[in-house]
Amino acid sequence: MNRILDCIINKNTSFVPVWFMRQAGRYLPEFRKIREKNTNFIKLCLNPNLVKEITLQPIKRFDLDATIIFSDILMIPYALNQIVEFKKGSGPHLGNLELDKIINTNSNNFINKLLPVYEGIKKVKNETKDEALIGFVGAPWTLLVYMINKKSPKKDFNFNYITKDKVLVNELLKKLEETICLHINHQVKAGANIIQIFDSWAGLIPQKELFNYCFAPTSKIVKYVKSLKIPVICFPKGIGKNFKDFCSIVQPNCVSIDPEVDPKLIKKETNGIAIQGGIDPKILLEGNDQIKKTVQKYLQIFSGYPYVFNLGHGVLPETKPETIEYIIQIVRDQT
Ligand code: 1CP
Repeated sequence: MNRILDCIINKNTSFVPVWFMRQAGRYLPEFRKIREKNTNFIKLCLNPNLVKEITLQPIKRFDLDATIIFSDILMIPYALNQIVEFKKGSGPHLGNLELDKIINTNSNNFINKLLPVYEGIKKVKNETKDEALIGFVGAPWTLLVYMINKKSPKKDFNFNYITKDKVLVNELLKKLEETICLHINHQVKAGANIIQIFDSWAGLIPQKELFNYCFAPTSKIVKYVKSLKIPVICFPKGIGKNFKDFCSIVQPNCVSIDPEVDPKLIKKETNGIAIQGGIDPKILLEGNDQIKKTVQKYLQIFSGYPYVFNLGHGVLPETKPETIEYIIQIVRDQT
């Protein structure tokens, strides 16, 4: 059994496994080299040989406990026939949302568009054997936000605007729940042995709507993953003091925390559910002393608790690859 499964399923605390969100990506010069030649990001995610190569880049460099498949949460809107483009510097841009077209995308059409993703996972699986291989999806809410807002909600977001057309929202959530499960199923068949659900924009939901837009739709996905006998990690980013309710209602095998979460407090609130992450990725841009102090703080707080070392969000493009190596060494030395 690999170390992550041993930690989050068996609650073995004798070892702290380590991996990083966005461990493949723009901070690695070898990724940037491939990216420069492949300007269409969706096409890159649909090239099984390059998916394999990029996925394995951090594995070749560092002593990591998990491989995460190189792909994107927006492959689902793409497979539902909404245009998805990535423009340099301004993130994703989605085309007009045509509900009929989306609802009428049948499972075969949907899966056919994503076959190269599964082909890429199979190629990675051949190289990684029984090690942790993480497949992932966006949570229904986060995908809904991108599909209706048509761009990142980072700068420009209005909850009432996004949710004003209740028929659209309900139809879309239903279709997303169904296709997210399909996408998970095919990732697992191809070799993924852990699933992470990214709800990157859960923090935009008002408290009184959290159940409807985050807890309830995510619970359905978590139940589905568990029915496949595959462990599931949830990352409901930005929900602050609501992590406790999230854990008791959604019941993932592991919850990934963001930098706003007080690590000492959360440990008392998760009722034994494994915890992952927490450290602000910006810390990695500071000097080694500051980095070491922070890493040791998290390790100390979670000592004796099932904890997977990771950051509170993805590795920033400005991060030096040596910093990742430095952190892994600290984690290895302490445990
Ligand atoms: O070169 C480039 O510009 C591409 C940058 C890039 C990369 C490397 C994007 C565009 N996606 C990815 C890969 C990716 N996306 C992975 C790879 C596996 C890994 O190593 O971790 C994963 C897990 C994702 C998931 C993802 N995509 C999320 C959830 C995690 C998070 O960061 O919150 C989100 C929100 C996206 C959308 C997306 N795709 C890309 C960007 C720049 C964004 C975010 C845009 C925004 O700020 O709204």
